[in-house]
Amino acid sequence: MKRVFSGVQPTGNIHLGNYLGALKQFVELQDDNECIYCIVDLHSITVPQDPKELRSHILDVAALYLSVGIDPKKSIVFVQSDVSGHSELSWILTCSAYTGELSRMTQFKDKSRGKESAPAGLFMYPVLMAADILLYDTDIVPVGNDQKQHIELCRDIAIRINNKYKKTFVVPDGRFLKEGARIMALDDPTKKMSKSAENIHSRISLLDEDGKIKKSIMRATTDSDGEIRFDPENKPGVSNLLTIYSVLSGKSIDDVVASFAGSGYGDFKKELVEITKEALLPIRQNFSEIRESDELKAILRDGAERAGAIAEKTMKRVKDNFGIGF
Ligand code: ATP
Ligand code: LTN
Repeated sequence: MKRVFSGVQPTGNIHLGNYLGALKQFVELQDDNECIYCIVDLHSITVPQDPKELRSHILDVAALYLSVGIDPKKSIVFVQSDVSGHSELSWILTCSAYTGELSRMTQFKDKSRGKESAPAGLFMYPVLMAADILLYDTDIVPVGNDQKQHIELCRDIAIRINNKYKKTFVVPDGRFLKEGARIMALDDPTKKMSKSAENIHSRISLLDEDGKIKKSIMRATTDSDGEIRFDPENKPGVSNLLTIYSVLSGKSIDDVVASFAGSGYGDFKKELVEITKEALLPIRQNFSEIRESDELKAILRDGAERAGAIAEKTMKRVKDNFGIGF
């Protein structure tokens, strides 16, 4: 059995990009692997958060994990800050990470662009992410394409430490889907769909009502040539909608294109609205019940205990190999 680890930030409502790029994989992997799914609250405070809202978002993400089909009997689900090993290992890795490589991270460059000064936490974000992964001897990390550079850095740090000290870490592999790994914003298909974009019609959140789903899809940016064809370079808007259609319906992109031959964008979008509504309805229905239940917190407590036991063993090995602690 392989060990799988991944995380989602509690920074707002999870959207179709998070679902198709990451969460869908989480569910698929849990039957044949030992999976650990984390709500990475320590990562979310690299940008300002309202404490009350943050606490509520943590429970929202936990409830969404379960609503999409993550089964706490099969997988460990927990909150990052409930296991102290994440912060502890993060410092140890910091001492083997270079400021040069961290300065090259595109997420850091994007999030700090135009600011005179950025929080040091934003700079260290990828090291904390590496700690999350290495703390659990992870083999596979299912994530969206935007995390490729962070996974590469995690591997580099693990290899560097293994070469310098005794073999300490398992070197993990990223797992990226062929389709769905990068869902673009509906209003601007040159940018990735994001929780933090200002325009709510740039994304579809998993909890959006039918009316909002319809509005966001019907006003999605396309182009003026009118042909339904998969060509991400020249037709990014239509290609993005085709990808969403394909992954949600389970049909190949070629089949979707063939079934809409001769149709206009309006008809295609209307069908996409229906498919999206159908896919999200059960998630929304599960969510309200789970979010209100007492069981949710019990699941997170149990998850933190199970994750904590694994983390403790790793930390002991790391400290031994580094010659720290007593
Ligand atoms: P923000 O959108 O606010 O920058 P985020 O959604 O990128 O945040 P996370 O919540 O940590 O950040 O992402 C959770 C998972 O969703 C990650 O595996 C990430 O790669 C994936 N993901 C995020 N956006 C997309 C997208 N547009 N398409 C596919 N996968 C995505
Ligand atoms: N940086 C990730 C979230 C994240 C993560 C992780 C993903 C934090 N720690 C460990 C996989 C493994 C993002 O998607 N923004």
